[in-house]
Amino acid sequence: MSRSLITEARNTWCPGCGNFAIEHALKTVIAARIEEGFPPEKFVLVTGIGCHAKIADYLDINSFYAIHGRTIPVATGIKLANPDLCVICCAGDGDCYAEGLDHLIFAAKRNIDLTMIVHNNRVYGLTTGQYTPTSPLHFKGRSTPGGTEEKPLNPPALMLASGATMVARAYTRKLDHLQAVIREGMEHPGFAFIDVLQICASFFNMTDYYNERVYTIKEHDSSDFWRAWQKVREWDYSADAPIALGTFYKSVEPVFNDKFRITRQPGEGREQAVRKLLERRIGR
Ligand SMILES: Cc1ncc(C[n+]2csc(CCOP(=O)(O)OP(=O)(O)O)c2C)c(N)n1
Ligand code: SF4
Repeated sequence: MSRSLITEARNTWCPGCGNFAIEHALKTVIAARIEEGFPPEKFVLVTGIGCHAKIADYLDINSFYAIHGRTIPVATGIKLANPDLCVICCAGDGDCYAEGLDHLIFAAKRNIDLTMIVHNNRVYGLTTGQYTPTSPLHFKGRSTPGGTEEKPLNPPALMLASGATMVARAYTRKLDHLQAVIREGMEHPGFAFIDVLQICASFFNMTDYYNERVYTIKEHDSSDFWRAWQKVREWDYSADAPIALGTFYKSVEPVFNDKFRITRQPGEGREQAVRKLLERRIGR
């Protein structure tokens, strides 16, 4: 490999943070795809705001730091304008299941061709330990010292219900599997949603809990929506249960960005082609 894909920026993640594994997995998949001939300049990484987002500083590919919760609108714009790019979103669970939740649902509904990697440490890391939409019931954190009184969201179930065409879950300590799922997400034509369970070493260290419960699904028919629905509901992100890892659901359906693809006639300028597309959209 001719480039290291890691920048010289000083890494400020806490020792033991799950973000390291996601960075390593993403870097490995990108390196493999570059080796196979995918142009490095065609990767774009969009991150939100939070500890996870610093991955944009550390990975040496084109990247864009969006504002909190807004990875998807930025990534959507990039993909619509440049459909040949491989656009990856890295978001935090606070970032995209709280502030950015509506964008997540719309990306799934539209089936825009993005790879969505959620660094789900189930806590606000950067702002030092408040609860998020996936913190378990009775979670005690900085903003809820007496414990939460809300049940968590089940993001893969929400994504299935919203129309995502690939829904998967991985875990940072199952690195080979995490890499395989990220690669599958990049190759999937459509919205690939990957909920990655990671620990926050400083504010919510779930290592033992996950290690005891995770298992990888086998002989699962990922084209069967109802089977996927049952699988994602085995664990509700709160009560004790085995935690399935794998691709729960996958289907190939029309992709949102393809509907806006501009095909230029010989000699036609970009502006003219965009005008034609817009006129077609408004029915002229
Ligand atoms: C619009 C806006 N709202 C709130 C914040 C404050 N803020 C910064 S990071 C963050 C939470 C980050 O948590 P998460 O998305 O779970 O990412 P992590 O740090 O755990 O990777 C919040 C609330 C902000 N920067 N901008
Ligand atoms: S606060 Fe948590 S999420 Fe943030 S770098 Fe430290 S361990 Fe990682």
